[in-house]
Parts: sequence; structure tokens; C-alpha cells
Amino acid sequence: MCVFCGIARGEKPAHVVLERDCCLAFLDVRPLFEGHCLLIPKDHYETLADVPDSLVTPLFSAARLLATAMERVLGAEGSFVAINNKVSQSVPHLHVHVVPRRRKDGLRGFFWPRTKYEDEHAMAEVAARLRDGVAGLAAADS
Ligand code: DGP
Repeated sequence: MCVFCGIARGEKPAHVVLERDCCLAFLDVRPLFEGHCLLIPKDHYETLADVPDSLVTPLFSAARLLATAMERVLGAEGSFVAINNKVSQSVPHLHVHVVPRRRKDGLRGFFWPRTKYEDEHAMAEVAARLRDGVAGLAAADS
């Protein structure tokens, strides 16, 4: 059984910090920093691509609320909001990491090594491919 479905159903304990009809946020057991939250849809969707449109707004709105609350009550100076989709995703139930940040908090290792585009042309080519992909998906949706 999916561990996050267990938490969503209240069958597995978790430190819940926010609950809505469609989603739930709780503390990550292996936090980057204290207050690191995982926000999940209560229904089981594996990746961001699987999440229905009707859920995107309430889910992201809850992420925004959590990020704002962290600054208010945890003294965070900002936050990091991220989703691992498939790669580096250890729990196959979509979860949004909402992590409190402070300047010079050392959170560098969370990022993979940065790369560089060969030149402007290479950058433009990748951008064009992505624009085509986005246009194709948007057309398929309409
Ligand atoms: P990711 O690597 O993006 O799939 O993150 C999964 C996170 O889930 C990881 O930071 C640890 C956390 N986690 C795994 N199992 C549990 C659990 O049973 N309870 C809680 N609260 N967090 C969990």
C-alpha cells in the first residue's frame, strides 16, 4: 500500500500541518530543515502529469499558504518549493516539498551540478523545441 495514501487516510501517523478536502500537508520525516513539509493530493496520483486540472489550483494554493506560513511562524526568510517527478522520486505519490529557507543555510547540495549551453544558438534551439512541445500539448488539450 502507498505510504502517503496511508497518511492521507489517517491510517499511518504523520504530523499534519494543513488539511483541505483534496490535499494534506505534513512534516517530512527526513527534513532538509525543521519545518520541511510534504503536500500531497489525498487521492493517489503518481506524478505532476497525472494531476487533474481541477486539483492544480487548490494544491498550489495550499503550497503558497505553507510557504507564507513558514516565514510568519518559523522565521524563515523564504522557501523552496519543489517536486521530484519519477527521477529522484522515492515515494510514487505526488508530493510537493515546501522547505523553509534562510540565507546561507547551506542548501546547495540539493541541486544537481549546473551546466552551460554551448552558445546562444544551442539555447535558442532548446527553447524552440520546448515551445513546440508546449504548443502541441496545448493544442491537444483544446
Ligand atoms: P522524494 O525523494 O522527493 O520522493 O521525497 C520523499 C520524502 O518523503 C523524503 O524526504 C522522506 C519522506 N518520507 C518518506 N516516507 C515518509 C513517511 O512515512 N512519513 C513522512 N512524514 N515522510 C516520509
